[in-house]
Amino acid sequence: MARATLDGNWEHDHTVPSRTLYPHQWSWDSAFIAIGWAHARPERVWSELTSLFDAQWRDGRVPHIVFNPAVSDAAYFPGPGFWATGSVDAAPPTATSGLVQPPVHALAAWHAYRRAPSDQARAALARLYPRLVAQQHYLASHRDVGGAGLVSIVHPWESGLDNSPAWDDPMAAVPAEAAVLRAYRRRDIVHAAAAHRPTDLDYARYVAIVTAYRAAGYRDGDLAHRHPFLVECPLFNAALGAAEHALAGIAGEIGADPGPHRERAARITAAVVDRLYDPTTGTFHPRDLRTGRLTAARTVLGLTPLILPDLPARQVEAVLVEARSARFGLATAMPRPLPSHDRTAVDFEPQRYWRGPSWMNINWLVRQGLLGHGHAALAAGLGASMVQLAAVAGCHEYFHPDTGAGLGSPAFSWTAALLLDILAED
Ligand code: 2M8
Repeated sequence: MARATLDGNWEHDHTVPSRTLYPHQWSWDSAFIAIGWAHARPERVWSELTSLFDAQWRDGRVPHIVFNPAVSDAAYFPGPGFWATGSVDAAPPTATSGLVQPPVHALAAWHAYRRAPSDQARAALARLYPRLVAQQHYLASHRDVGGAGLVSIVHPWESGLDNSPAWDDPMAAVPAEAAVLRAYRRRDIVHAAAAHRPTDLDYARYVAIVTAYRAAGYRDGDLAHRHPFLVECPLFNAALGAAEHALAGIAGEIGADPGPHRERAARITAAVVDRLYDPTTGTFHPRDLRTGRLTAARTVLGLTPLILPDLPARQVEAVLVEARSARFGLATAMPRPLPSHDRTAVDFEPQRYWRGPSWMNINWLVRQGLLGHGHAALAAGLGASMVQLAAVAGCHEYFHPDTGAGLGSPAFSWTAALLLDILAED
């Protein structure tokens, strides 16, 4: 089922997340998907990642969507006409968005390479390496708005957990009215139930934030003074640090110097702990640069710094307590994978996109973190619950965290890809 899902979503040189809801190439989806291809068709690992990085901007940013010119502008909102990157100097000739997504690509490339090593794969990895380095450089230089060595995301879409309660406070400060949407037509609610997706007011704010960034030519200078949404996200920054660890591994494999990557990784981990860990809650939270405060919601984002191999023992232990609590239910035998939000919170919504449902990619990342920190039994419990979920419901985009029912798009690529990875380990 997983292989058939990936094959069905393959499109010449990349894989669409879903034929219906997401008919283009998405950045972090391609990273997770590449991991699946390592088990099904290893040559596609490198096509998947290379096609994405072919759309890398001159400033190093890897766009969160690469539009397929053969698909009509109306198939997805906001489509290429809305982003209008054609007149932006740093943008490539291909139509893309102007935002980024969590930099999980080095991690994925290194993981996929070790799953299916070959001479051709090493050559492809060597060609990708400078592009992965440029991606890190863009984030570390253009996006360190807070000046503390962490990246600020400029839109909830950059987090990948678009509609998470983690963004409710910073989003509430973005001026917008649902009426803005009269000028546009949402396509997501044609393919998925409106009750499982963001609201019109959320979308109006999403549009308002992109409009502000687009008006500035997607330039990052002076963001602190003009941009309506600036947040340091624990997952995004943990991915940034994990990428440096992966780049150190890649550098060693291809004859480059791992030293600078190890140094940067250590600095990022220290900044993640210093800026985003709250000793009173014992978990990580996003920091809203507009208020200077950590946001209060305890979402699954708080667990994701576990992917940092050098996360100090104190934070590893605290995050494990949080993960094993009734909020998330991690256990060596667990009926369902981790939800995306605290199950005990009043705003927990088991069916709405990123506000409660379980997602395979976040569970895969946390499982990798558990393995990396030596918690094999918990990783096995989590992995078994993930396999069981997909075996019963199929390769859905997300899942009801209690019943396990499939939600969002069926035949979703990263669910299939990461399922293959876990099954291969078993
Ligand atoms: C979702 O995001 C897109 C916008 O990027 C959307 O809602 O239209 C998110 O789940 C995101 O993490 C994911 O990369 C994308 C494609 O699967 O869909």
